[in-house]
Amino acid sequence: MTPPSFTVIGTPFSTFTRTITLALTHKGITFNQVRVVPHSDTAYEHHPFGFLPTLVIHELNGQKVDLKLRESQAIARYIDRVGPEPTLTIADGDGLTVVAEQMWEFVSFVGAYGFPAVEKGVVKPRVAATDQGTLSDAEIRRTIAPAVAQLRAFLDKIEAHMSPEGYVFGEKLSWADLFLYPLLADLRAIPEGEILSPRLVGWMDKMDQLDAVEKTRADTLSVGARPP
Ligand SMILES: N[C@@H](CCC(=O)N[C@@H](CS)C(=O)NCC(=O)O)C(=O)O
Repeated sequence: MTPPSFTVIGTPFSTFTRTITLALTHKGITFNQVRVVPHSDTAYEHHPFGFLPTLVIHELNGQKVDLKLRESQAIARYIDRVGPEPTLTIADGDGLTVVAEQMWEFVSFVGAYGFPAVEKGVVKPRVAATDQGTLSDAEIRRTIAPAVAQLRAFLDKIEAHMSPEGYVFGEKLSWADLFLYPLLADLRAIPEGEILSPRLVGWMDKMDQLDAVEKTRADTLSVGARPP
């Protein structure tokens, strides 16, 4: 059997890595995964700043290359080129958009503002405090209250850019959904998941039905796992 043409460098616990494995799985593109944490030796061997994920492209035009492609939005564009169907892009006018590039705008909102608000501000401190076991739930809530307020603001703003029903841009699943889902799946797994609005909860229920979501769930924080 021919080995997969791609290797994803990154633990399933990494939300950006899950976005990439979600897309590859959804498009039926086979890959190997090297489950390492950020700033590990392997992460630095593949990414100049030790971040996750990296996509290693083993072959290009019949030539063995082992090309390292970093940064999830660059990887997403490459995946769209090698596996255009099923599409993860949208058309002008889908959902609340006027031009299709607003999907990348949404993706950038999620990466630049959502990741810090969800993971750095709330999920990681909550999980670290819970695992440490020294603070009560009320004390943890007090400690992270300012970050939760910021997270609420992020969620309100992101929801205002979503179609009122269906996926982020209505009927079509897109990269916007695949970037947002891993973050909110982690959030839903901690007590602060209670701030998710009915629209976001309903959207997550819809996402949960995707085969790719089911197949990439193991070893994520959303099911209580810890890295790698
Ligand atoms: N701009 C990067 C961000 C990726 C990123 O933040 N990955 C996280 C793991 S989910 C990471 O490696 N974090 C290391 C750190 O924050 O130092 C991308 O889009 O790929």
